[in-house]
Amino acid sequence: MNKPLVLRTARTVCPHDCPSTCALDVEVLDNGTIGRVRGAKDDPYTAGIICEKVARYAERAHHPDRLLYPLRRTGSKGSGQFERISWDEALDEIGRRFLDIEAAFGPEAIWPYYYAGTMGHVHRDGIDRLRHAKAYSGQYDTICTMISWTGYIAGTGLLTGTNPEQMAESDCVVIWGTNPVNTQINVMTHAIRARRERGAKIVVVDIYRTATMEQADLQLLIRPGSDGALALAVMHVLLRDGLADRAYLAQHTDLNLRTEAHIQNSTPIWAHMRTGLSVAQIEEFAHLVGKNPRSYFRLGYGFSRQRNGATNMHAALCIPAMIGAWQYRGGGAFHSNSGTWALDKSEITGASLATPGVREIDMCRIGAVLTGDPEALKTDTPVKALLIQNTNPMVVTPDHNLTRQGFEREDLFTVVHEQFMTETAEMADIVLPATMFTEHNDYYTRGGHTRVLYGPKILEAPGEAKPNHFVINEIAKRVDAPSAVSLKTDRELVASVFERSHYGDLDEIEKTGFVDRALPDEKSRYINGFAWADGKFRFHPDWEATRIKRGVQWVCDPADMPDVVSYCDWNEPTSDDVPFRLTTSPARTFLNSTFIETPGSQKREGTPSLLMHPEDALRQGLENGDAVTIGNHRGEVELTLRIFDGLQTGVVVAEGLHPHKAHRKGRGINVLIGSDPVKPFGGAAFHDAAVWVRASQI
Ligand SMILES: Nc1nc2c(c(=O)[nH]1)N[C@H]1C(S)=C(S)[C@@H](COP(=O)(O)OP(=O)(O)OC[C@H]3O[C@@H](n4cnc5c(=O)[nH]c(N)nc54)[C@H](O)[C@@H]3O)O[C@H]1N2
Ligand SMILES: Nc1nc2c(c(=O)[nH]1)N[C@H]1C(S)=C(S)[C@@H](COP(=O)(O)OP(=O)(O)OC[C@H]3O[C@@H](n4cnc5c(=O)[nH]c(N)nc54)[C@H](O)[C@@H]3O)O[C@H]1N2
Ligand code: SF4
Ligand SMILES: [Mo]
Repeated sequence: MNKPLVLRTARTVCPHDCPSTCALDVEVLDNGTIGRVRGAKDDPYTAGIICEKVARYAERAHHPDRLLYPLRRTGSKGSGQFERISWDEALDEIGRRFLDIEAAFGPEAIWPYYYAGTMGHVHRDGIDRLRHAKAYSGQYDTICTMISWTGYIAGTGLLTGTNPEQMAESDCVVIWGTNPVNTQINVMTHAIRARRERGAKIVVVDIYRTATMEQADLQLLIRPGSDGALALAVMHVLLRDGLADRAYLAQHTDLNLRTEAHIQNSTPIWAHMRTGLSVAQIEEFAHLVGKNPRSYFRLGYGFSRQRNGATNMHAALCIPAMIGAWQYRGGGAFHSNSGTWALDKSEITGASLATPGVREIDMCRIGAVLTGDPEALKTDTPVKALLIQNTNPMVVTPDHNLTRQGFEREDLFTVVHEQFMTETAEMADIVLPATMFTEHNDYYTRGGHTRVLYGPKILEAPGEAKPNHFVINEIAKRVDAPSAVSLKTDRELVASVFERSHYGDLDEIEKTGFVDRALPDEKSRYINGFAWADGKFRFHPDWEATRIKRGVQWVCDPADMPDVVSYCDWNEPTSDDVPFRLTTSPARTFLNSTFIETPGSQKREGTPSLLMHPEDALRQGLENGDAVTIGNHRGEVELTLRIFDGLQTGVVVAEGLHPHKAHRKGRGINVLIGSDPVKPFGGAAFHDAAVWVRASQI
C-alpha cells in the first residue's frame, strides 16, 4: 500500500478543555485522514509547541472505536447492548419521549447537561438555546472554574491579569497549583524563556513533585489545602523585612493596620505546622519575590479544588499586590482571561428565550439529583430525562456511587451524544455519534492567553457522525421549539457572533485564524486601578459583591466567609480511620476522561496507581506494585501502589481519570470525592478527600 500523501496543511485550533487553546497545523492526507499535527510556529503563545496527546490526534480521530451510527439500548442500563437505528428513528424517539415527559412532569423534568468536551462556543453552548426555548432545567456550572474564579475576582474584581506572553519578561515565575508540563505545556515555554533570556528563577508550589516542579529552582512541596497559610507567612516576612511596597499598598490596595496585625500573627513557624515546609523555605520564597517585584504569579486551578480553595486563591493573589508586582511589565498575576472576551453570543445560547425562575441544578450534584435528593432538586419535579453533550459525567463527577445509582434508574430517559462509547454513553437509552473538531466549524476562546481563534472544518465526518449544532436543531424541531432552531450553519453562526461582537469579518479573520483580544497592558496590570468601585485591590474580600459580579448563588451562610485574607481550616478532616489526604491530580496524556481510548495514552498512563511516601508504605507494610484498596465513607477503589518520595507523609496522589473498568472491582477514583458544594458559591473539592489505604484482599 502506498503511503498517503500530504495534500495540504490546515490551520485550526485544539478544541479541548485546556487553557492553552493551541493554534494547530494539521496535515490533511489524500486518503481523507489527518496526518501529523503540529503547534503553529507563527502563533506567539503556541510558539510551535503542543502536548504529545494532541500531536498524536490521528490516533483519536481515526480510532476504530469511534461511534459512527445512532444506537438504541437493547440490554439493561450499562450492559453495552445496543442496536443500530437511523437518525430519524433516534430523533423522533427523543422528541416523543421529551414531549411525553414534559406533558407528565413539566419541562423542568428534562435536564440538558453539558460541559467542555469541545470549547467551541457554537457546538458547546447551543444546547442552552434548546434549554431556554423549552424552559428545561438549568445547569449551575460548578465543576471546574467556580472556586478559582471566585477567589481571584474577590481580589482584583475582574478575571484577567498580566498578558501571559509577558511571563518571558519577568525575573521570577511562580507556578502555583498548576502542573503545566501535564496540563498546559505552553506556560513552560514562556517561563523557560524568562530563565534562559533573563536568568529568571522559577518557583513551583504543588503537593507532589510533578514534572513541572522538577524544572523549578525553588520547589515548594506543601500539604494539600495549606496554600493560604503559605501565602500569609510569605506576607508576614515581606512586611517584617521591609520588602512590601508601601507606596503601592497605600495607593492601590485596601490593606489596613488591623489586617497587617492579622498577617503578622501568621508566622513562618505557624505556616510550617500547616504546610510542612521549613521556615527556611518560606523565608527563601518571600525574599525571592520580595527582592524581585517583577514576579509573575501563574495561579492554576489545581490548588482551588479544595474546600478552602477560594480563600487560598485569594490569599496567593495577595502576594503580588503586596510587592507591587503589577507595576512592572512581566510582573503581576494571571489565572484566566475569561473575563475579557466581550462576546455577544446570544444567538447561540438563546439568552433572550430564557424564562426567569426556572430552576438551576448543580451539575456536580448529579448523583444526588438523579437519586431524588429534594435539596439538590430544589423543587418537587424529578429529573426524568437527560440530554448529554461534551461530557462524561459517569467518570468525571464526584460521589460516583451515587451518580451510578442515578444513571441506573430504569425510569430515566438518557440521551448521550458522543464520539466514543464512554461509560456515560453505556448508560444511555439513545446514543448519537458526534463529529470531532476537524469535522465541523467553530470558534474558541483562550482562557490561558489573549486570542480568540477560528477552527474550520477540514475533513468529512466518518459514518453518520453529526455535529452538536445539528442535534440541537433537530431535537428543537421535534419538541415544538421553533425559536431554538437556528437557520444558520455553524460557520454562519461564527461569522454572526464575530460581527455582533465587533470582532470583524470572518473571511478576514480566517486569513490569520485569530483575533487578538488582549486588553491594553495598563488594564490587564490594573495600572489605573482594580475593577472595584474604589479602584483598590481587596485584601478584604467582599464576597457578596463578588457573588453579584459573578451572577452566582451562595451555598453557605455568608457569615462563614472571612472578611480578610485568610487561611481557613476547612479541608475534609483526617482521623485515625481516614489518615491520608488524597488528591486526584491530572495525568499527562489523558485530558479529564478524554484520550483514555488512544493507544499512546494508554501505554503511557498504564494501570491506575496510587503514589505514597516510602515511610507511609513501610508503616502500612506495603510494597511497590502491591494491589491496594483506598476508601472512605463514600466507597472503595482499587489501585496499584507506587512508592514515591516526592510528597509529604500522610498525602497520597492518584493521577488521572482512568475509566472505572480499568480498576479491579470496576470503580474509579471519583467514588471517593465528595459532592458537597464548596464555599462560598459551590464547586467540587476534587483534590480534597480523607481516605484509608490497605493492602487489597486478593
Ligand atoms: N494532561 C492533562 N491536561 C489537562 C487536563 C487533564 O486532565 N490532563 N485537564 C484540563 C482541565 S479541564 C483543566 S481545568 C486544567 C487544569 O489544570 P491545572 O490548573 O494544572 O489544575 P489541576 O490539573 O487540577 O491541578 C494542578 C496541580 O495542582 C496540584 N494541587 C492539588 N491540590 C493542591 C493544593 O492544595 N495546593 C497546591 N499548591 N497544589 C495542589 C495537583 O497536584 C496538580 O499537580 O487542565 C487541563 N489540561
Ligand atoms: N477526580 C477528579 N475529577 C475531575 C477533575 C479532577 O481533577 N479530578 N477535573 C474536573 C474538571 S476540571 C473538569 S473540567 C471536568 C471535565 O469533565 P468533562 O467535561 O466530562 O471532560 P472529559 O472527560 O474530557 O469529557 C468530554 C467528553 O466530550 C466528548 N466530546 C468532545 N468533543 C465533542 C463534541 O464536539 N460533541 C460531543 N457531543 N461530544 C464531544 C469527548 O469525547 C469526551 O467524552 O472533570 C472534572 N472531574
Ligand atoms: S496543550 Fe492543551 S490546547 Fe495545546 S494541544 Fe495540548 S490539549 Fe490542546
Ligand atoms: Mo477543567
